[in-house]
Amino acid sequence: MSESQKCETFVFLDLEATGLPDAYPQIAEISLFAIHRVSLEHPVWDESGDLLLPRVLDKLTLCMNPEQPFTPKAAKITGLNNQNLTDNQKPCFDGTVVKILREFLSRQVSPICLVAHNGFAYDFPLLRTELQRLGANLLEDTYCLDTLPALKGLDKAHDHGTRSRRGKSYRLGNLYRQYFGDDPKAAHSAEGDVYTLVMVFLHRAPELLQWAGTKARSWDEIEPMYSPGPRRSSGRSRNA
Ligand code: DCM
Ligand code: MG
Repeated sequence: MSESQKCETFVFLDLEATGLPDAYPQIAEISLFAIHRVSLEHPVWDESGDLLLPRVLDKLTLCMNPEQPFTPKAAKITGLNNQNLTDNQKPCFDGTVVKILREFLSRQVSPICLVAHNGFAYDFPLLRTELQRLGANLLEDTYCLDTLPALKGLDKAHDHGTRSRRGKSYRLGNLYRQYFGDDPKAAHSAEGDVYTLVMVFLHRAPELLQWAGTKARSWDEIEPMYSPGPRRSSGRSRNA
């Protein structure tokens, strides 16, 4: 995208799901924090010097019961499983979720840029798959930014190839530890991970906003993670 079309709202996003891409995952939880660029351009610190989450933001977090089982690893790290989602009577990723997502996004000033860590490899393609399963899409004029390659690219540019970045981990939790000297809270809950993502972004906001101005991709370029099969009416076996 060009600077002249710069994004007005950044919607930070994280998904929890039934597994990694090779397990044809389905979404079990989604969280979005919509933040206007003015709050990212003007971060606020408290009197002890701690960076604060922007005061003005819109949040949406939804849990849903996938129609396939979680891998043991996904169930362990997320704390979600078909039993607790069934006990809490959560429907799957359905037309209501799509409607809520679209309404939430349409409330934000466009253009919108979705932001996710490792988003190009995981969150964006998986969301695309779930939407495609329902014949749905997001709003026009939506862009995407993946903070994982963005931060790698920014560090590489700073180093000018002189300093070794070997061994540096770009996992979200490790970036948070590196920037804030503390463990991230509520890792592998969608809302916890979005909080961590927003704080990591804010720590590098001027550079990341500039990066987004030239490197954000159109949502239309995002390919689905896999081709979805039709929605099952019952049962939870693999759907792909
Ligand atoms: N995931 C997984 N195994 C891992 C890491 C992640 O199955 N070792 C899956 C389940 C998570 C999803 O990826 O819900 C998103 O990861 P994260 O919690 O890091 O956002
Ligand atoms: Mg997560």
